[in-house]
Amino acid sequence: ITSRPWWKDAVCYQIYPASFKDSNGDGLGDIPGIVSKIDYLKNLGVDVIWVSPMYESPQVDMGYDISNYEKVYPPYGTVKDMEDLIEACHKRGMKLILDLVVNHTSDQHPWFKESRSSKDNPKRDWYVWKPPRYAEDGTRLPPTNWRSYFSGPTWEWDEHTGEYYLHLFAKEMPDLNWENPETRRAIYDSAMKFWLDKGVDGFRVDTVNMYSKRPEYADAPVVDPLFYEQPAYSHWANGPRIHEFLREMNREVLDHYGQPMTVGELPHTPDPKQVLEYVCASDRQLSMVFQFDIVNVGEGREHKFVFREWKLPELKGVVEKWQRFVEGTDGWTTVFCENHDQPRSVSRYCSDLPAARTCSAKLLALMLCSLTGTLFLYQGQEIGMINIPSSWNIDEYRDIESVNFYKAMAAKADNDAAQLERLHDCLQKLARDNARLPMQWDGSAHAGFTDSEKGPWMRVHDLYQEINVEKQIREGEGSVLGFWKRMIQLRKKHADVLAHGTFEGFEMEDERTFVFGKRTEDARVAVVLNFTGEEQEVRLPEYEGLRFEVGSYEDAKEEEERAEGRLRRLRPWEGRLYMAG
Ligand code: TEU
Repeated sequence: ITSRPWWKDAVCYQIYPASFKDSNGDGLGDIPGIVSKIDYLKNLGVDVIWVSPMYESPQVDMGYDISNYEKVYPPYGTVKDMEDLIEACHKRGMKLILDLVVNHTSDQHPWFKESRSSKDNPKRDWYVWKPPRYAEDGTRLPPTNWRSYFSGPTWEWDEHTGEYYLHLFAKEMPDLNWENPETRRAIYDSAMKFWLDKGVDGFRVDTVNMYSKRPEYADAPVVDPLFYEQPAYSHWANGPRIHEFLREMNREVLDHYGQPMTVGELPHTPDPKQVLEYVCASDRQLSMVFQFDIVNVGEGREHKFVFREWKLPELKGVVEKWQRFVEGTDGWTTVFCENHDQPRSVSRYCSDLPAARTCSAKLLALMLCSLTGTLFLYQGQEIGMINIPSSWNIDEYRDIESVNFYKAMAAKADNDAAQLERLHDCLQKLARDNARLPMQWDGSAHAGFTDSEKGPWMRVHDLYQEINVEKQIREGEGSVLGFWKRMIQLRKKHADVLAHGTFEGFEMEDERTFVFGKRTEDARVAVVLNFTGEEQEVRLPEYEGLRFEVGSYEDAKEEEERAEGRLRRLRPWEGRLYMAG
């Protein structure tokens, strides 16, 4: 008998501290607010809580710019509050993982302040410094033409020492130099051991494939001639030493703490062979990763925010690709479609129109709870929260990535009104802001998120009186929340087939419906999903002895009693699940 690591069957729930629950009326979520909602999460069936960065930070990128790994951002609370949170989780048999952000720090981190102080400072080499280049006419140029994630160059000129430093994200987020063993040791001690010693159960590892940069520092090909800076991911994603670094991280740190769970964020890595290098159990690098195919659906190829039309077979294809990934390998996978960097799944993959949004949220719950891998939910997904209304002005968007994108593209378009409207529409569909609205707890002022008089740090969704936790608890099983709870229970009861079984897709080219099976030696599951707002006919897979188990429409059971043979008519955004064995 092979024992399964605990994290394979876990249901994980991501909390974005700023927007989860404010306990002290300052308009910003906080750690005591999280503690106050643990029983709500326990009741939903959550096993692991992942908290996005709560560390000391100037908040240029909502805490992903860390100025001290061993302190907590004061508006969120204290290290003592974190210890209480860890204890509150453990008391209930739940686990807690933190966000490990060690590709870069804040420019306010003492390490960087020292590094930039002089060329011969002992920490100079802890970050990536390069001399300038010069054009023929003598103009100073950055070392490469790379474009950063938040628009503009990846290089910032430092007048004081006459060199550029590298920043893949904001200029206030300099990249650490992983080539230096002393830097790596400091990262392990400060960002990892400090919290593992306090009892955290693992990490979500931010941008895990970017630590090792290609040593050539060569220019990227010009694909966007209107800008100097060009997309250059291949120069820093999955670089030559990355696997060596991750093995070392296990050897030096993780191995000494039992079996902490690690889930790495893995953008720009479509090739399953390459992904397997990170997650094959025998090599002990990461427990699992968030591969990005599912969240790249609808994103532009040259710039992610330039919305690209897509059809259902693309989504089905990426689901199938990562379901089949685990077959015949010792690798593991994750099941997710939301996080703090993504729009809301109801709006993105289905429809958030009034008549469709509840069905859509349940359809997605049915799909996700039936897939193999560790399941991750993002706060608000369990009640079917939706994207920012189109009526909101562009100045309601707060995220540095949205703001910079809009500025750069608007300038490029000469502020042409039609273009500006198009940019607004792209952000309404794809901006990270969509995930960052305050959690909708009830129908009272500010959705019960805060009792601050000046209101929350980011505007509450207009529809909070319709979509909120309290209302859905009252409505019970028929609500999105009730359905998620029921599906999580079903997933746990039949974990062998639902969380571990072999995936089989049917009619994968069909643009309206998604039919798939899950199998083990002795069980069969069939899932049929209607991804349109009209009735659709589907055919159940030819599995012996299938019986109806659960449906996203409350009267599905009665409908099933009238059904004959393998054909079923599904109503708009309806999903059903059948089992045999
Ligand atoms: O994101 C890294 C990343 O590659 C993207 O998914 C990110 O959303 C960015 O928008 C790229 O366009 C991680 C965090 O999840 C994100 O919130 C941080 O901003 C980023 O790292 C920097 O720490």
